[in-house]
This record gives sequence, structure tokens and C-alpha cells, in this order.
Amino acid sequence: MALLFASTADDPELWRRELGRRLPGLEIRVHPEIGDPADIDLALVWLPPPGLLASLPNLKAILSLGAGVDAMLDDPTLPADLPLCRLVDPSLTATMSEYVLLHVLKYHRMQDLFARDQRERRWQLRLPAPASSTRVGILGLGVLGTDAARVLAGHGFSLRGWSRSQKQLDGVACFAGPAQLPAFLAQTDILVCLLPLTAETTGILDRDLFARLPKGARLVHVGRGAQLVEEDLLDALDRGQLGGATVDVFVQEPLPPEHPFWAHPAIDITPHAASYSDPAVGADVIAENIRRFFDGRPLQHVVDRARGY
Ligand code: NDP
Ligand code: OXD
Repeated sequence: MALLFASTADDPELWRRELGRRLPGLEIRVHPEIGDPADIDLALVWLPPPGLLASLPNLKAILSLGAGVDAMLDDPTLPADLPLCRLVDPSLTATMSEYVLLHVLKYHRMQDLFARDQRERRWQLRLPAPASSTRVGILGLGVLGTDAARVLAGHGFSLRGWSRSQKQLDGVACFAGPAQLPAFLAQTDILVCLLPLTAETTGILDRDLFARLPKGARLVHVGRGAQLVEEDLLDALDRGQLGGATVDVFVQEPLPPEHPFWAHPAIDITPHAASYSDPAVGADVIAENIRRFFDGRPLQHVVDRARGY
């Protein structure tokens, strides 16, 4: 009975310490020091090498160290019948909402324009408008989108959100499904993408979608790289259809040095760093699922593989 830890983005020793505090008897093996693969019952992973999970003959459940599991679902060797649980962690949610607030405020308070003025040594007073006059639209009203909406509402922004199924959220005008997407976009000054990557959302941030936003709208993209058609973003910025974009996720990560986003004056990039799962917090959630597994109780946050998230 052992848990395999495999992630190149997370510190195994921090997770070992935090999980060990909560589950003292748990044996943790850190990839690539697996030992006998037949000993592994559970895998705690982020972007595991394709084929790794399929090589564990007694694996019974997969726990993701990330909220989005698209990369794992993309691995054709992923064992089809095992529960795959995504991470729903208060520290990841809080850091994501912080990132969204930071960049929405940047655009609302015209900090992007002040930065350009500074580069051009231009002293230009720009007076702020009330937050209620800035319309923020959130694509995806799941765990992260709902919390971002709550935080933005606390700052007085005018909010709308779009999801697959119809929602009712206090202070958020809710839209659902492809038919209501145009109406949602027409009243969005700052668009935040917090969608999972699925067949339906691949390439959703494209020329047609940008054309439906008010001219000069801004984009904050924190979903997944493949949702954005990168050349359409460059084109929309060049034509002034979009006024600026903040991008955290890319088709190719790390972003290659020659990529045009690096030096574009209207694009701010961060290296897939919008949120962070603090092991001291996230271990509560993971440990609860491990206890459930050993007690034979239903696991939490199991991904619906047919839906893709
Ligand atoms: P959830 O599963 O909780 O929420 C997903 C939301 O997207 C739901 O509201 C869902 O609608 C909606 N949605 C899915 N497909 C569609 C569709 N075709 N049309 C309209 N709405 C759709 O996920 P989280 O909020 O936890 O995470 C969202 C994503 O954020 C992750 O999958 C990941 O890609 C990204 N992420 C990025 C990070 C970063 O550092 N940049 C960090 C963490 C996550 P419904 O409610 O109706 O099901
Ligand atoms: C995630 C991420 O999905 O960090 O958790 O991208």
C-alpha cells in the first residue's frame, strides 16, 4: 500500500511533510524512485509522464495536484476505469482570485495606459471611473470562476458569468450555453477566461469571439493555452478590437523565446503562475480523499470523463 507522488512543479518534501502529519502511516514514493510498481495504490500527480499511470498494475485512484486535468485526459494510456479526482483547494482558489483581481484592477485603473505613458515620457492625467461602471465577464462559473466573481463583487465591479448549465449567483448576471454567449460578450469590458480545456472550449478565444466584445475590451486568460487562438489575439490587438491582454497559459509552455507575446506592448504575460496550491492547505483536501479511499467512501471532486472536466 503506497502513494506515488509525481510532479516536477511541486515540492515532494513539503507534500510528504504535510501529508505525513495528517496520515502518519502513509508510505509515499516520489517519482522516479517508485520501487515495485505493484505496491502503488494511489497516485498524486501533476503532468505525469504519459504512460506512467498505465504502468502501475494495482493503481486504484488518481489524485491530481491541479484543478485542470486536461493533460491527463489527453494521455491515451490513462487507465479508463479509475477515478480521477481534480484538486479543489482553498489556497489555489484564493491565489487565483487574487490574480484575477490584480489584473482586472490594472485595466480598470488604466495602469496599462499609465505604463505606456511612462515608457513614452508622457504626463497624462487619467481619472478613474467607479468600479460599478466596469463590466467584467467571467467565462466559467465553477469553483474558480465563482470565487473570482465573489471577490470582484466585493470591489464593486459589475459582473456577468457564462457556464454550460444555468446558474443563479447573487450579484452576477448569469448566462449559459452557446446561444447566450453573444449577449454575455456584448456587455463585457474585461473578459476573464476560467474555463477547463475540453473539445468545446478548444480555440474558443478566437477572432469571432473577440469581434463580439465591445471595441477596446481587455482579456485576462487563465484557463488553458489551447483555448486561445494566439494569432487571432495578435490580430485583434493590432486592429484595436482588443485593448490589452494578460495571458498566463499558452499553447506551448514554457513560452519559446521567439514568441511574439514576449515583446508585445499590449500583452502582459506570466509563466502559468496565476495560482498556487499551498501544501499546508491543499494537504487537508488530499488527505481527506485518501482517508475516503481507505475507508471505502466515495471520493470527492471526481472528474466526469465524458464531460471532460
Ligand atoms: P470547474 O470544473 O469547477 O468549473 C468549470 C466551469 O466551466 C463550470 O462553470 C462549467 O460549467 C464551465 N464550462 C465547462 N465547459 C463549458 C462550456 N463548453 N461552455 C460553457 N461553460 C463551460 O473548474 P475550476 O473552476 O476549478 O477550474 C477551471 C479551469 O481553470 C481549470 O480547468 C484549469 O484549466 C484552469 N486553471 C488554471 C490555473 C492557472 O494557474 N492558470 C490554475 C487552476 C486552474 P458548468 O458549471 O455548467 O458545469
Ligand atoms: C491547475 C493549474 O489546473 O495550475 O491547477 O493550471
